[in-house]
Parts: sequence; structure tokens; C-alpha cells
Amino acid sequence: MTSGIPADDFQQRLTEVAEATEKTLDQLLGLSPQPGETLRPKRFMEAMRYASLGGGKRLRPFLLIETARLFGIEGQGVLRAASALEMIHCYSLVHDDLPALDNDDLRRGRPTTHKAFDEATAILVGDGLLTYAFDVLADPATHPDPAIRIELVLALARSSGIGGMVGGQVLDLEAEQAKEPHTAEAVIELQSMKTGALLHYAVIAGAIFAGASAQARQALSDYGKALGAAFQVADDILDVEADTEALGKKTGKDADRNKATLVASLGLEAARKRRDTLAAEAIAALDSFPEGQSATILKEAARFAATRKS
Ligand code: GRG
Repeated sequence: MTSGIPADDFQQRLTEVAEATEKTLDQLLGLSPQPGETLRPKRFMEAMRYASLGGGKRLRPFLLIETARLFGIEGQGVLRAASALEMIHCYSLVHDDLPALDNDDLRRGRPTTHKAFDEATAILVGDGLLTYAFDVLADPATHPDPAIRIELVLALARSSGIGGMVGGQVLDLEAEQAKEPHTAEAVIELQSMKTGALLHYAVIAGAIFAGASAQARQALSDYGKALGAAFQVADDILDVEADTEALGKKTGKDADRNKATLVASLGLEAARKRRDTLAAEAIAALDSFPEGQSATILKEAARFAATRKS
């Protein structure tokens, strides 16, 4: 599972991308209305910023940006697409933490949005981030070619919507009520939707942005699927092994809530093995690319997704 790049270089690049994403989100979430908007309510924008700024690993933006960089594409447009994706992720966290869903008080090491503001505001923050993500992608400032913008929008809708993240969340809720233990196959499918689809989108969006060939997209798709699955098994394992402070959210809650996890259906040791196998599969999927810095860094990202501590 080695990728040949020192972990420090990966961490440094992850930090750089996180800072650039933070700056772009900060600009996008300003108080000035855009053409076609009337005004941006002040307290609501504070809540939008609270939910999006100052936290998170920014792994999804990282994957989008580094995939585009694999094809020599960088710049403000890519950062806007990466920030739009992060908005969808932040909306999912805000809504997932709501009393009607997971009812969590802690996220990214601080009070959840509905705790820091109120429940109605948190619902609207999710709605606002979800809508704004598609606004940002559809804006010509993101990419001059309308065909590319439509492709980015469509793929994000498919990944985050009914048959992707939202559908996965629905299956997750249904699984909590199930009397029988969940089969590993059912958990794998649920997780590929709930968490995997958005991580897969991150790499596919980078490839769309760069106009990558069908062959390159297939390799990246295989990489994204394996990485997404490894990331979620790692999440299941962290819920059992990590402590709340390191993780920045409450741990041990999966078992309490009868969550469908691979630790529950396979056991801890088999879940660890599956996580490592998936990370190795993700790395192997990139073997068809020349050994440039970006492919190497994407391989390191797969290792990171599997072995992260938070
Ligand atoms: C509410 C529509 C809706 C969907 C929610 C993704 C999701 C579906 C809920 C998030 C709950 C959760 C903890 C899922 C497990 C995997 C996951 C997405 C963890 C958080 O992602 P990280 O680790 O978080 O990338 P940071 O804070 O680093 O951005």
C-alpha cells in the first residue's frame, strides 16, 4: 500500500488545498448579493459561514483539485467547483446532525449548527448550501464551456440526490429500524450511496473539468469507488476505536443506534482487512497513469482516507 511520496508532502498539500478552499468559500459566502439576488440576510449568512468555514479536512475538494491537476488543469474555476462540492458535503453534515436525524451536538470539534444557532436556521442553511452549490457550478466563472458546466451539474445531482447520498441516508435510517442484522452486501451498497457517491464525484468532476478520455475516467472511477468505500469502512472503525476529542464528534454512537456498519456485519478485524484491501485497490487503479506528482498524491490520498485518525 506504499505510494512512494513522503506523508509530510501529502499533509502539506492537503493543508494548502484546504486553505485555498477556505478562501474561495469565504469569498463566495460574502454578504454582497449576486446579480439576480435581492439581499443576503446577515444572521443567516453568519450561520452559512459557521457551517462551511473553519473546519474539516476538505478531502473532497482535495480529490477534485488533484484529479484536475493530473491533467494539468488548475486555477480559480477548479477551486469554485471544489467549493461547490464542499458546500454539498457541509449541507449533508448540518442536516445529518439535526434532531430529526442523528441529533448530534458536536461536529468538527464545536457545537453543531442547530446548537450554535437554532433548528430552523440549520435546516435553511442546508437548503441554502445545497442550492448555492449548483449556482456556483452553473456560473460561467467556473468553466467557460457550458457543456462542461452541465456535465458537472448533472453528475453532482446524480451523486448527491435520490440514487446517491440522499437515497443512502434514507436506507441508513431504514436500517436503524431493522430487526435482523444487516448483511455486508446491503451495508456496502448503502455506504456506496451515502458516502461513496460524493467522494466518487470528486474525482469524476476533476476528470470532467479536464475533459479526460473515457479510459482515464474509467480508471479514476475505479479509484474513486474503492477510495469512497475505504473511507466509509475507516469511519465505521473510527467510531469504535477513536475518542470524541480526536474525532471532533461523538464516538460509539453507531452501535447505540443500531447503525448498519461493516464493523457490525463483518466484525472489527475483517472490517480492517477490507479497508486495507480497498485502499490497495484504489492505488492499483491509478497504475495506468504516468508516475507524475499528481497521480502519486492521489495514491497517497487513498492511503490517507483509509488510515486517517479523524
Ligand atoms: C442528511 C441528506 C443527508 C445526508 C447525510 C454523508 C451523510 C449523509 C451524513 C454524514 C454523517 C456521517 C458522519 C457519515 C459518515 C462519513 C462521513 C461523511 C464523515 C464526515 O466526512 P469527513 O470525515 O468530514 O470528510 P470533515 O469534517 O473532515 O469534512
